[in-house]
Amino acid sequence: MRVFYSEKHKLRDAKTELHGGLLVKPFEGPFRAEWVLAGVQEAGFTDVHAPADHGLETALKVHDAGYLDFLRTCWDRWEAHGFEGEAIPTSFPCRRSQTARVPKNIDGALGYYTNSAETAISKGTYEAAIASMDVALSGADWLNAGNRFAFSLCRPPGHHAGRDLFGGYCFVNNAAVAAQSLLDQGAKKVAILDVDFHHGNGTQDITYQRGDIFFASLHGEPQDAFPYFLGYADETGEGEGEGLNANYPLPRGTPWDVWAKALAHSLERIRAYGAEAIVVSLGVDTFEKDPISFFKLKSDDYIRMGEMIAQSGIPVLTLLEGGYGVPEIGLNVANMLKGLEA
Ligand code: Q9C
Ligand code: ZN
Repeated sequence: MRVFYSEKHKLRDAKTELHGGLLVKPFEGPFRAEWVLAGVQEAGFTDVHAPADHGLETALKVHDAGYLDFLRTCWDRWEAHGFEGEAIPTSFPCRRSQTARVPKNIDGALGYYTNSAETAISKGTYEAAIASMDVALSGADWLNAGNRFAFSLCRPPGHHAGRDLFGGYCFVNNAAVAAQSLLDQGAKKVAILDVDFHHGNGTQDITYQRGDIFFASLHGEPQDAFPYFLGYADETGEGEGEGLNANYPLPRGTPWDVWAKALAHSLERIRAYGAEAIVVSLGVDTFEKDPISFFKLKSDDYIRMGEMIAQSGIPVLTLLEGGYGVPEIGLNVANMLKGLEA
């Protein structure tokens, strides 16, 4: 399996995350990519390649142009405004105060373009997010060239980024951009299978009305887990996407055997849909020791996860999403990749 990785992830190194009323060191930091790279290399996945530049053409098919421009210019505008800390949104278009207008003030624009306030935009965030997208797109190119598997070691992650929204440590939706690339290069139907602990609200936002992408997500039930406002089982898609959105909300303490039943069901739906490729949003924050999540998967379970996904017989592009706190995130990702190739 070819691995794609960019050193540019290090440009995303925020100092602050708003957590429990405090500004703490972010859970999502450069050390994560280092642990995952070490883990996959120790497991024998040593065919590591830097990504190619892809420009914004594919990104503009799933993201709003004004949003990408906001991401590109946010830090400079924030600094020019005279703010001293990192760019944390504080004011939002919520119920009965929605507007189609983007404020010209950067503090207002930040609130307009976000879905949650924990994620600070810092110097270099945009450059890292674009490099992460290029890592995903290079993985898609590898599948488009006729290969069965690729692993894109994306950082920052992407699945909470919507069409014109950042948040949940995400800026550009790497999975959606990669799926778009697979479609642009010949596939008629693709699936995104999101196995991160958190619901892929950004991916659902982008795919909800589309007939060419089936989206399935297994996650902590939104009553009890971030992102709270999407991820219920009755969200099934709209318009051309009607019936093509499958959410599997699962309760606190969910162990492998329960989780695996949901995975089997989602894979059955993906096969029935006729997907020609699967983009897996792989978060290993389902791990029992994850500091911000509540499932109980163990390291060996990731091998079985990979095996089950590979049994579909469909080519698989695996992208890194979440997984925090403990060095085992490297082993867990490597185990999933080993399972795919078993
Ligand atoms: N401050 C991903 O896994 N809530 N994002 C954090 C701790 C936001 C997770 C609670 C979690 C975002 C890609
Ligand atoms: Zn997550």
